[in-house]
Amino acid sequence: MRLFICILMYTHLAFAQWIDYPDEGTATLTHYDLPKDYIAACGCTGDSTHYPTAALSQMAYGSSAAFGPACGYCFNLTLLNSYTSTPPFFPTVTKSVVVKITDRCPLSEGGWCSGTEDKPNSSGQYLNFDLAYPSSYIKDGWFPSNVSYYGYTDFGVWNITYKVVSCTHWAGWNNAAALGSVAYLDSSSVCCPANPTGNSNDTCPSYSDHNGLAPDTTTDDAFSSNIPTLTTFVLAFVTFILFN
Ligand SMILES: *[C@@H]1O[C@H](CO)[C@@H](O)[C@H](O)[C@H]1NC(C)=O
Ligand SMILES: *[C@@H]1O[C@H](CO)[C@@H](O)[C@H](O)[C@H]1NC(C)=O
Ligand SMILES: *[C@@H]1O[C@H](CO)[C@@H](O)[C@H](O)[C@H]1NC(C)=O
Ligand SMILES: *[C@@H]1O[C@H](CO)[C@@H](O)[C@H](O)[C@H]1NC(C)=O
Ligand SMILES: CC(=O)N[C@H]1CO[C@H](CO)[C@@H](O)[C@@H]1O
Repeated sequence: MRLFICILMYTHLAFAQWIDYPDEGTATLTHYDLPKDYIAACGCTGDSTHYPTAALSQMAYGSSAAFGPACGYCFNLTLLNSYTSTPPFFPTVTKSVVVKITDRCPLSEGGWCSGTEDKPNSSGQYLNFDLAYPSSYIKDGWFPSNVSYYGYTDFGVWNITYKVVSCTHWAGWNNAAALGSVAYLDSSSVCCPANPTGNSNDTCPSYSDHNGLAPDTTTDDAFSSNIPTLTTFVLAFVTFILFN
């Protein structure tokens, strides 16, 4: 029993480093394919995909599996400039979109969603939003581009500003079917508040913290991702020897 408690304790110390981000700031924006009506990590209804949704980088999302505290939050995202192109492209039009967070962008060794509390991504940003695009609501061609100059239209990564906004500004707000979590799944594995405010009565807890799960680093190379696990067990074992 004592060994079990020690393992939990060290796992907690090693991993519960979620990013406590400010309500507005800069971030990067990427995009990904999310099939229409797909039920993503938060367990929001399939109809949520008919409106703008995004995945948030794992350490800001606040969980390594299922739902996290970011689920359901709405953010106004505004494009600043393309990130990876040379030179950067500064659009002449201001493009913004209010997204609802319905998914987790997994933590990995590299990648845009690799920002942790102590280490930003190489772009210098701690947060990355991964926009479901194209989608029913955001058609192909939404991102500004300059094909005659760059020779391609998809810049892939953008510097953006983000701001937490009330979900009453989200395009799906007036469609009850797009709000909340799916009813037919076990309610302990889904959480998608219509308009979270940060109060515990309307905001998701961290599924990982609740279930003692470490961040899923399975996309890391096997060696480095095993180090924390091994350290956890060695420390727990030493504690077990010392205190028995
Ligand atoms: C989102 O940001 C843009 C650009 O600053 C602004 O024009 C728009 O009103 C904002 N939308 C909301 C809902 O805050
Ligand atoms: C992205 O935005 C940040 C913050 O505004 C800025 O410091 C950085 O230079 C920008 N990077 C690029 C490649 O535009
Ligand atoms: C595309 O780039 C060229 C060269 O910099 C510029 O002359 C033109 O105005 C740009 N067009 C758009 C739509 O930004
Ligand atoms: C949640 O708690 C806050 C603060 O105690 C309260 O103002 C709010 O009405 C509550 N919301 C719900 C949906 O119960
Ligand atoms: C520090 C870090 O994780 N940087 C990563 C940021 O994202 C780029 C693009 O995927 C990676 O190449 C970097 O390794």
